[in-house]
Amino acid sequence: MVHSFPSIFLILAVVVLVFGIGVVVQSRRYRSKSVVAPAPKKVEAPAPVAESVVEVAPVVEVEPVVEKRRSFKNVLAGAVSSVLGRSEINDASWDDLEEALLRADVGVKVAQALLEPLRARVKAKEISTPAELVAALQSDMSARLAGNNRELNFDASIDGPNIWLMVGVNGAGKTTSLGKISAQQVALGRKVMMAAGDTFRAAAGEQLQTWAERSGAEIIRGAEGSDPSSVIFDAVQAANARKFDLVLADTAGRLQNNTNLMEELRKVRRVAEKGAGTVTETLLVIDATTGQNGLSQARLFADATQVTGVVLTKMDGSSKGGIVFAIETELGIPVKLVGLGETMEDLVPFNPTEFVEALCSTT
Ligand SMILES: Nc1nc2c(ncn2[C@@H]2O[C@H](COP(=O)(O)OP(=O)(O)O)[C@@H](O)[C@H]2O)c(=O)[nH]1
Ligand SMILES: [Mg+2]
Repeated sequence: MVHSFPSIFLILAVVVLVFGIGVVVQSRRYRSKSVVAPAPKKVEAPAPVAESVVEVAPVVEVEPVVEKRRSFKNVLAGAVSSVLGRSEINDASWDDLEEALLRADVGVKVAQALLEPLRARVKAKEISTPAELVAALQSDMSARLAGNNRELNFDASIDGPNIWLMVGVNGAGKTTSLGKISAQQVALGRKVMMAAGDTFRAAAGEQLQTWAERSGAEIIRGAEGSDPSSVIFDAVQAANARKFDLVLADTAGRLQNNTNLMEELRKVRRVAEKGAGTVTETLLVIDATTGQNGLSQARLFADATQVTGVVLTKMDGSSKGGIVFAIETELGIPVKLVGLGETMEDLVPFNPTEFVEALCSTT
């Protein structure tokens, strides 16, 4: 009896411990559920959310993935090699360059705008060797992309959180890019609130929730089919109440009831700015593999939503990349970020010099 005392204590201690863990797990589950706001018909006061999940944001190391950057395709390599392989600049040189530029998705207008001045310079004997021609083309391509501000706009002086909206067609990579951006911003020490504004299907909210957990951000969700604007408004209110720095708002690329997407996005923006908080960045996400189609999409969104920057995704895939020139030249919108894969690290700032070198590289 005397000897069994310590073992009873031991058993008791184990029971208490197991019970304690159970309570913690349950409460965490409960708390993570508590962010899933019910279909927000009315605008909710920020107070109830203010007590919900505060999880310590893990510091995410976002190292630039140097070798991934090299995966920009050297789509002009063939043309460059054959131009350099000739002893002089002749008709075949021009054909090679033009064809390669078009194949790279640079677009007819930009291809002409690049080649015409070069023809004139060759005629004027300013350029006389194939090597000079290639060098001049490369430097003109870089010059076209130079001078654009590619920083993500974050204004620390505003009242309330900065709001960054992600827009673009379905499947472009909005949600994925938002998750990657979140990781980078959390790593910079910013407190990030995600707004699951794609309420078109429940899976979209779930996908974003995973990115929130992965990147150390919090998230406000609405029920499937609920009003995207209200969800985003709620997220801004919650972020403001809790002094968060940044709201990253996801949106749907399509809508129920054939509602006009562009109208909806305008509304999202208006409603997002109704309380404290300012939209400082509207990122249009474009799938680079859609080539020139991406450009017509970009035009539509740019007209409707005051796009401030482009995220060009899937540059790791079969993309040819030339769409960058069309977007920047024809729409005047800077490409700010480039997606090079599906993981959290696969989003890098767009570097025009590196990009042009890669396009033309023959190695
Ligand atoms: N290879 C590659 N896949 C990407 C990239 N960005 C997104 N994706 C994939 O594209 C698909 C659609 O992305 P998602 O973010 O759901 O698109 P959304 O509909 O615009 O939100 C997903 O399978 C992503 O993993 C990228 O940069 N590279
Ligand atoms: Mg999505």
